[in-house]
Amino acid sequence: MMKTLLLTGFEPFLHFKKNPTMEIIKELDGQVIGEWKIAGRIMEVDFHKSGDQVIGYYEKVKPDAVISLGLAGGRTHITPERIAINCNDGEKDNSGFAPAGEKIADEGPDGIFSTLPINAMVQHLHEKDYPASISNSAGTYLCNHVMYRMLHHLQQEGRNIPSGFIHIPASHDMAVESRRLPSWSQSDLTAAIRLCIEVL
Ligand code: PCA
Repeated sequence: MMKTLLLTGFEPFLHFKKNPTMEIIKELDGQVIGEWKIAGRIMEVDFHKSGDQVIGYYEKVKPDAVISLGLAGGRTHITPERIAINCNDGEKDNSGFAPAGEKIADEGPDGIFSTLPINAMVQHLHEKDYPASISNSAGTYLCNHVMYRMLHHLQQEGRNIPSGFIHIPASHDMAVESRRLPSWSQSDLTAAIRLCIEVL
């Protein structure tokens, strides 16, 4: 039976002029990968909106799994995240708001582990010669925020479906403007996320 995967990406943020997760969402939305039908959605980079956005998409799409994608400019590998922490911190978001270490959920747990098959994803990527490793920190910015909010919501609902976050490197066109940004081709980034979905 066909299952539905909610796959989210983000708009550009900080000094980045684009976000390669948007291209992945555009390309994979509506596609079928293995037994998964992809529902692709884009989120804002906004501490007051993004968490409600991902949960809103979840309520509408009623998916059987959730994978959120984010750009980690500077990383060289595809990095499934191990854990989200109960903390908002970092630079100004796209609305101009900068948090200062507040909790995401006052009564929430300090950390919530990804329920995606992160080891199998990394192994599958290695088999196809894509650099990949598990990341032990999704940071404290919007990516961690969205990962935490979605996992916490599922915990509260008592719904046991795979959910988590994957950070990706910048794309080549972004690196043209910067000498310090490791980059992948957009087609390799998209192919790597396909492989992650295959092992779901
Ligand atoms: N990356 C940021 C937020 C949006 C995105 O694509 C992050 O790593 O938190």
